[in-house]
Amino acid sequence: MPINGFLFDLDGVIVDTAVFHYQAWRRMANQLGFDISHEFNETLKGISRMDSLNLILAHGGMSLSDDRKLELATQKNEWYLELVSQMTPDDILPGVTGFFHDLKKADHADGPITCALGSVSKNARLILERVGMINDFDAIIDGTKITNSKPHPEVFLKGAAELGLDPAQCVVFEDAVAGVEAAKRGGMFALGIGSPDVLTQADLVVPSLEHITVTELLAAVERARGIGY
Ligand code: B16
Ligand code: MG
Repeated sequence: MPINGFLFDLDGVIVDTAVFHYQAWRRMANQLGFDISHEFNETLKGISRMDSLNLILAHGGMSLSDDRKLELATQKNEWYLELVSQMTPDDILPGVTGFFHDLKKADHADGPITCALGSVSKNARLILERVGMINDFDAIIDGTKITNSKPHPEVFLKGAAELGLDPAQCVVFEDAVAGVEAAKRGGMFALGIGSPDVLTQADLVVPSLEHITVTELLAAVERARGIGY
């Protein structure tokens, strides 16, 4: 089946706000009397706000009521949004603008390639507006449209469906272990952005979108399929 859809994760692929999430969650944890490390923060990538809070509280050995958890998640999000509000198009990750330019202008042998965002963040639209990329996607699936966090494939299955495509016609761009797993469970080709030592389930891994063109990616999918992936 030809590739006609690209499904992009947001955080860690288009922009990187992991450090903002870390600062805000750490501020909350410190107020509760414990700390979280940078390494621990890595395990929260691609995980929804409430699931992240539950993991952090378990890490700190705390159990709180649902009302208190909602209060904490709301406060964390306010701190996070203060940092997001300072974002500009300069925060788009290296290689992204060139890759999108390439994508829109290229005349692909197997027909046009449309693209969707597949993020579990409820702030995805706001972030895309801040960096000036809200109009670059044909569909936007974010945390307000899904009930299951990655590694559940829902976010990418909905992205493919909104593009009117079969999952096998799509490539997912992901920086997180949970996101790569979601792509594979959804039946898509997974392009990992990061390190092959971490993204072990990905079909192909590049350090950033600076390191691959649309043509190279489509050729890599064909090669991978040719050898039975
Ligand atoms: P929010 P992605 C994810 O975005 C982040 O990787 C993850 O760290 C965060 O907890 C999650 O969004 C929820 O974000 O609090 O803004 O709803 O990688 O799926 O684009
Ligand atoms: Mg991500």
